[in-house]
Amino acid sequence: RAKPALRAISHNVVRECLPTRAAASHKGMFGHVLIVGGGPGMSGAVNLAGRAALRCGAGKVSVATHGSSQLAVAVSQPELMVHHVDDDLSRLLTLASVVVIGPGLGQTEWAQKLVEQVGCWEGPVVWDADALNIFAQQPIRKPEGATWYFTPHPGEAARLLQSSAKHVESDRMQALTKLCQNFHAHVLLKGSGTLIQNYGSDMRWVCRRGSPALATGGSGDVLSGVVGAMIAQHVDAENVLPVSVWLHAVAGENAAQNGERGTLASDLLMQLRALVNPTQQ
Ligand code: B4P
Ligand code: MG
Repeated sequence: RAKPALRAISHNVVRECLPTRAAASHKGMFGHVLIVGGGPGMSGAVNLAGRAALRCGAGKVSVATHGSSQLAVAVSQPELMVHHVDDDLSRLLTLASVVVIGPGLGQTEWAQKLVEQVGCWEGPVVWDADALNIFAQQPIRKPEGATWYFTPHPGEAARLLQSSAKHVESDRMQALTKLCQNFHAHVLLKGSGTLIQNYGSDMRWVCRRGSPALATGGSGDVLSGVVGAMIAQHVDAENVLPVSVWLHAVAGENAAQNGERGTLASDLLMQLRALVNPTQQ
C-alpha cells in the first residue's frame, strides 16, 4: 500500500475554517465550551485553557473545577462561568457543545470520576494531559456518536501506548497512527514539528511553524482551549486539529518576537485573537 501523504499546514486552513462573521451573529452560533480540570493547586491550567477558548471566539466558556480552584479561576477572567463540581457533571454536560478535559486535572479519585462521565458523553471531547494519563490506565470505549480528539505530548503518548517517550520519538509517525487506530480518535502528537492524523484517514499533517518559546508550562493548556473553540465554532472535524495547531504555533512565533526566552503561555492569548481574525494575518 502507498505511504500516506504528509501535508504541511498553511495559513490557508485558517481562512477556510474561520470565515468573517455575519453582522447578525449571536453567541449561540459559536458554541459552548466546557473545560474540565483544575484539581487542587492547578487552577492556572483551566484558566489558560478557558481564556484561550474565549480569545479564539467561542460563544460561551464554562469551567468545571475543584472547589479549591473555583474562586481563583472566577476572579481571573470574569467572562468564564466557573462551576465547582464534586462528582456530578451531568447538568453541565447537557449545556455543552464540546468538552475539553485534562488541564490541571490531576489523577485523584475526583479526577477519575469526571473522566468516566465525560467518556460516556456522546458529543465531541478533547482529551488532554491527566485525562489522557487516566485514560491510559482505564481505557473507555468511545460511545456511538462521540468524536474524540487526543492532544498528547510524547510522554502522554507513551503512556497510552504502554511504551516510552524515547520509543515514541524514535518513530513519531508510527506512534501517531497507532494512537488514532487504538483509540478511534483524531490525534495530534506534540513537539517541534507537531504531527496530526484524523481517525479514518491515511493522510498526516505536519506543522512546520512554532517556536521553542512554546516549551513553557501552560502552553499545552492554551492549545487545548484553542481546539475546543474551533469545535464550538463548527470547524469541520478533519480541520480542527490542523487549524488549532497552526494558530498556536504562529501565536508562539509572534509572542517570541519580544524574546524567545521568558515568553509565557498567557502571552499567546492576544496573539491568538489577532490570528483568528483573518484580516489581521
Ligand atoms: P507535563 O509535566 O505533563 O507537562 P504539561 O503539564 O503537559 O505541560 P504543558 O501542557 O504546558 O505542555 P505540553 O507539552 O502539553 O510533561 C512534560 C514532560 O513530557 C516533559 O518533561 C517530557 O518528559 C515530556 N515531553 C513533552 N514534550 C516532549 C517532547 N517534544 N519530546 C520528548 N518529551 C517530551 O505542550 C507544549 C506545547 O508547546 C505543544 O503544543 C508543543 O508542540 C509546543 N512546543 C513545545 N516545544 C516546542 C518547540 N521547540 N517547537 C515548537 N513547538 C513546541
Ligand atoms: Mg500538556
